[in-house]
Amino acid sequence: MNAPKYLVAASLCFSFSLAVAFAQEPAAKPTESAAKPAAKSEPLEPAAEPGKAIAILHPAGDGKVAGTVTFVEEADGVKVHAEITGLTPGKHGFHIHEFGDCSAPDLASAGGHFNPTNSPHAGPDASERHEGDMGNIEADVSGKATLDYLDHHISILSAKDKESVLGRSVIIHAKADDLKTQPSGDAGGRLACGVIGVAKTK
Ligand SMILES: [Cu+2]
Ligand SMILES: [Zn+2]
Repeated sequence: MNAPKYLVAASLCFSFSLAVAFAQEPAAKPTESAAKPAAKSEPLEPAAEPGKAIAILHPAGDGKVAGTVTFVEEADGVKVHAEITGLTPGKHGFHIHEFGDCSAPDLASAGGHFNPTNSPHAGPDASERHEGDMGNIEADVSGKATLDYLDHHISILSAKDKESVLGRSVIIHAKADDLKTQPSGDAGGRLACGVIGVAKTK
């Protein structure tokens, strides 16, 4: 009769000491969680910097403006190459807009000019400008436009960088960008849109 009572007392005592041990465990946590942020950011790190990006432009609604824009990282800037067809002859505003969303029929879903530095609208050569201000692209009589220039504001580095254009969009406008009217150069409606993505490098 006494033996079972003793066992109960002993096991109660044992579980109490276990409970004490568990209660003390949280004290060990802070050092563990302090090491966490570094480990957590590792999977987000890109394997390599992109180096090259591409946007395939599709017409708004039943329009026919389309083309391709490539961005290549060079030592002294980003080389922009554009080939667009289906335009009316003359100059057309050519920008990077904030969102990579070409879903709205009027392309309003792409938002305003990409402007991570909160600067005024200007031309591509201005020292202060929207990062998306690539100026104009000029179509010939056949409606074809090509453009090659070196841009000193655009970044195509990791999308973690808030100034990266990856995941944004390229928009071609109906009218010329006057390079000064705020906030978008009075370039009129939006004719074509393409999302900027990472391209394969050789
Ligand atoms: Cu625009
Ligand atoms: Zn602008």
